[in-house]
Amino acid sequence: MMSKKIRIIGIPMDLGQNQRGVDMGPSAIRYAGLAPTLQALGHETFDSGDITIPGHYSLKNTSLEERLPPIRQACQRAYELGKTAVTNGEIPIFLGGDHSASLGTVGGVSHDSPVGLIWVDAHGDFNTPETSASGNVHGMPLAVLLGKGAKELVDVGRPGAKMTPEHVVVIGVRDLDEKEKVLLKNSGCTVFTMRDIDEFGMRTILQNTLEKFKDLPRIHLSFDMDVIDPIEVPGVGTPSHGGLTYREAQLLMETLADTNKLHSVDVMEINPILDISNRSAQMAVSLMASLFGKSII
Ligand code: 4U7
Ligand code: MN
Ligand code: MN
Ligand code: MN
Repeated sequence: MMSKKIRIIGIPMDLGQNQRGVDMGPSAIRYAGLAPTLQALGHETFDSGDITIPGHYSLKNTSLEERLPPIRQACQRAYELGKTAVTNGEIPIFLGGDHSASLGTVGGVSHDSPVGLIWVDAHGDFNTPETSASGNVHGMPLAVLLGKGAKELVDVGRPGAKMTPEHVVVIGVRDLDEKEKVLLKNSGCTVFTMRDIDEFGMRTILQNTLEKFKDLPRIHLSFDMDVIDPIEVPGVGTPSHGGLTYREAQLLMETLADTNKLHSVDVMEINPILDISNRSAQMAVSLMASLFGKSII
């Protein structure tokens, strides 16, 4: 297996939602052994540390309008770090933090050439400020990447939409808000729900995804840990029952590793405060091992 240069970038964002603790996700994943695990597979790792983000303790009881500027700034920084990493031939692993950061990461890694985006999530993350009941930005980043929503977020990195719907596949969704459902359905993105996974199996879903991306040499995986069932991954802020099994998530990673197209990855939404003995971060590390080429035999 080819040795890769892997750039680890922590984004301790917690402003996209209302629970404390998700800002500790990057620490928890590092503590669970991300870098040594990747090194043991023969890769080189470089750690940029964490982006500086004002935490909830300093922005208590603030509105969406008040949170947009610091979120925008952090996403801009994530964009730049992603752009630099891929320019230097590195594969960035972005550690969340809440999922709002991905509106920056995906733009940065696709700054010079399109990527196929695989959004693996219990949720659609397709709300806009108009449709969102919670007002939480972590429920909006996929819509933002397609050019819908708050202009200051849509224009992070470079003006306008960063993705076209033909290049987006959503996998594992089971929890959509009513208006979000309409937006996502009409978006043109390919959506494989939990029902699709139940009916056709993860293997078929992945074959269809890769067939769709056959002309795209680069894939970005945006992996929201809440896609896995909370029985197995309890340390997430917005748990949703009826999720992927650990094995289904592993098959996704192993299948992507085989393509050799992985360009960049987000590991998002781990909340160690809600976890049991750092189990969710450990799962994230073992999933990354498979994504970066670990095979069972
Ligand atoms: B995540 C939600 F209302 N849809 O918009 C919202 F159910 O990044 C949840 O996928 C969003 O974890 C979940 O607040 C965002 C809610
Ligand atoms: Mn998400
Ligand atoms: Mn989610
Ligand atoms: Mn969440």
